[in-house]
Amino acid sequence: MAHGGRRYARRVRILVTGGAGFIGSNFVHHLMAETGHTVTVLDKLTYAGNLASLEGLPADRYAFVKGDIADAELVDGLVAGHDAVVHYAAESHNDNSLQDPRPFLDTNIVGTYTLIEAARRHGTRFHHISTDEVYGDLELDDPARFTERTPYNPSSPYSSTKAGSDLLVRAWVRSFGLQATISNCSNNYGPYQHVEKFIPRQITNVLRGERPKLYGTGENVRDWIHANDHSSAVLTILERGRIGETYLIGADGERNNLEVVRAILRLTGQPEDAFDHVNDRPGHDLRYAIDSAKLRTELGWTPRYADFEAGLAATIDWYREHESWWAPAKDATEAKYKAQGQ
Ligand code: NAD
Ligand code: TDX
Repeated sequence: MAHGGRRYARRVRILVTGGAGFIGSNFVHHLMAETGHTVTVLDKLTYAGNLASLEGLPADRYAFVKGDIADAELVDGLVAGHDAVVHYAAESHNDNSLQDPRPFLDTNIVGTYTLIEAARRHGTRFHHISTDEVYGDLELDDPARFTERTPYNPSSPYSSTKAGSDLLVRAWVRSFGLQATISNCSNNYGPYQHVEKFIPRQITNVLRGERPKLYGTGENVRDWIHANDHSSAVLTILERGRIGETYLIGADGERNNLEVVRAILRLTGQPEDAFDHVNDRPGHDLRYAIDSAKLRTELGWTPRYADFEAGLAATIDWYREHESWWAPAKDATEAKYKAQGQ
């Protein structure tokens, strides 16, 4: 594989961990559409993994392996047979991490450690997917945004295990020469997102005749990016990112939760006040905001789904048309929230 300039001009073999999840499956579809690479997905198929998100992929370019990223023997064999690893697999939901942190340590910390050990043994290019939540939160009235130089200050078991995994990757670059890059992205939305997450939960509530549920006052701000834009950014970094560097990914999509709920209600023809306030999340981060200037100026990436309301409308249509994808998880998810007063 050539370093410098545009990498991966030839067809390479990419191992995508967590490829049956929301963003990982989006990236697999993106690779199929935009490159000639072959892809192996390694996924444990936890409650968050869904093979239906990977239907229709060409058998000559795609294979699926069910397994745990913390399984050192399995991981070693798979990493040895691939040119690059793009690591999405994680326990990803803050609310779950507040109920039961253990799987977050096992997957996000030990799983990442297992993968980078294999990647260093085999000299394999590694891209680590992370989140803006490692930086903690910003005040609502603070004009600042996160940059690659913002100090780490995570709030939840989820974000602290993601921060730990980022630091492991950085240390492996420095100490062992791991050929790695890291990206920290803001909140994603789009098709195939689990109904436990904010936007799909509210859309599917409305589609079922239930009211959206807003934590606390709804002032908390998230910086929304379409999952397709996240995928194009990751491919850009994989191809042209500098080894050892971190890139922040964001699309200038700051909205508070109240605005998002009102937009969903408006777009579904409901009164804008037809939602319920429920118990707030303990330790709830106030605001995330990403400055993605480094990625844009150094690597020339730009987001294509800049109109959040249009993206949200298309996402609502997708959930309306794909009830069979989300309905099996809906009742159990809502029962869990109800038990927490959420
Ligand atoms: P998700 O929960 O939808 O998917 C996670 C996937 O990982 C699932 O398919 C699951 O089966 C798999 N998985 C979990 N534990 C595993 C294990 N031990 N071994 C193998 N596979 C395992 O998550 P997502 O929202 O698609 O997030 C993917 C990645 O992107 C995560 O690393 C997350 O931290 C990061 N991220 C997410 C967002 C967001 O808004 N969702 C934003 C920034 C970064
Ligand atoms: O029912 C809800 N009502 C509500 O008001 C839910 C599920 C959430 N919320 C609020 C909490 C947050 O302020 O909406 C906001 C978004 O919540 P989540 O979808 O749980 O996302 P968040 O906690 O911001 O984390 C997400 O973005 C960063 C992903 O889940 C992480 O994996 C990613 O790292």
